[in-house]
Amino acid sequence: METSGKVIKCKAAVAWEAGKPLSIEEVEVAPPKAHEVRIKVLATGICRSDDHVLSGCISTVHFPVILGHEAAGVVESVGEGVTDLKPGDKVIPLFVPQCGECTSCQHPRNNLCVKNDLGKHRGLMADGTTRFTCRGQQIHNFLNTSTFTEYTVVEEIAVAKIDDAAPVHKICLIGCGFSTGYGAAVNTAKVEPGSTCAVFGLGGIGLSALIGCKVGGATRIIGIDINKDKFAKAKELGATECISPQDYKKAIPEVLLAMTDGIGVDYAFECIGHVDTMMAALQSCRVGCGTCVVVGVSPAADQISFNPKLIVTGRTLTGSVFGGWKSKDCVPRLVSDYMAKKFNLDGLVTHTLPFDKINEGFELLRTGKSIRSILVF
Ligand code: PAD
Ligand code: ZN
Ligand code: ZN
Repeated sequence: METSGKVIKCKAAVAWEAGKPLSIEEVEVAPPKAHEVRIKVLATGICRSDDHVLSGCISTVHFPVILGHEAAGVVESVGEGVTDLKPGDKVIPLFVPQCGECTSCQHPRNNLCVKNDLGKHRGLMADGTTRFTCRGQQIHNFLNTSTFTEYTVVEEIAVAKIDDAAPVHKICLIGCGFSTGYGAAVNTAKVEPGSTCAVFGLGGIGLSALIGCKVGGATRIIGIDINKDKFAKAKELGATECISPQDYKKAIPEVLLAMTDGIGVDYAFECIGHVDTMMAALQSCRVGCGTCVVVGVSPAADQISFNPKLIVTGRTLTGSVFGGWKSKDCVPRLVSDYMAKKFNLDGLVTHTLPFDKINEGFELLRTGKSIRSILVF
């Protein structure tokens, strides 16, 4: 059936309010307006950032909302003026867009296009409305993407065309988790051969950072997690040692110092989202040149305070969103690199579930049983 130009009725998981399970509903998805693209979502991952909205940790998101931001699909139709995409193209929606024109896009080292919706969480398209309706009510977008739905509409600046042969059930992770962690290591930290790295948190983001550390040539990669069930996968992906804070009386920075002959680590990655582990990661870094990269998202009101001696003595505290990648340029290249086997992210997918089991997918994440669950339609 020709759907172009028409409203599509389809299945979506609507978050009506925080703290409640998602509700599978029939939604109406309006056709794309000028410079917009309607995408048939084929596979979408569940990221901890989606759960942060449901748990209230990211409290600025407007409800009701369709969450999800890590997906792959095909273009169903395009709005007026869209020239670089056509129906049938395989694509990844981009939760950090790349307009190509703003001061951030023009800056060689800045990937945070001003058109991102990360801090403000307007949850609306550029014209101030959304394309989703359910039970007569407008439903908000999430991070320019909203992928927990069979069809979504995104701005053309928030979609990357990728290799037609790429397996959507795996490379959907390039839409967030993989690129975020991997880029934190290869772009933000620029891990060098021979270095020692520590990865705090061995979920989808941490394990992707670990893959990046390995690709960067790190000789020692120490994984840290309170859930020891994560250790086997971490070792499979390249961790040389794994430790749990619960096995030590000493604090983790002291443990890491002892493990490195008092030197500390060259690079530490915080992939959890707690201010205390961010501090521990910074304190674990080598004096004079160690770098701590914060990737985890902490509750909105949390603050860090620390003795400036930690950084005056040459440590660097930094962070990145989406691994520092300029999204529209780099996502197609990351997919090509995956196809060329420059890295393997398949091990991050622990569960593949039918879309209707989305709440089960969230439970697997919350109980620490999954790395990434992929929902398929
Ligand atoms: P996840 O829940 O799969 O992984 C977190 C891991 O941390 C789990 O294995 C936990 O067991 C472990 N953990 C929890 N508390 C501790 C602790 N005190 N000490 C050691 N380990 C602990 O989440 P994820 O990998 O999907 O996401 C991780 C964070 O990254 C999360 O805060 C998410 O919001 C953030 C994120 N940031 C970006 C970005 O662009 N910066 C993108 C996507 C996700
Ligand atoms: Zn994410
Ligand atoms: Zn821009």
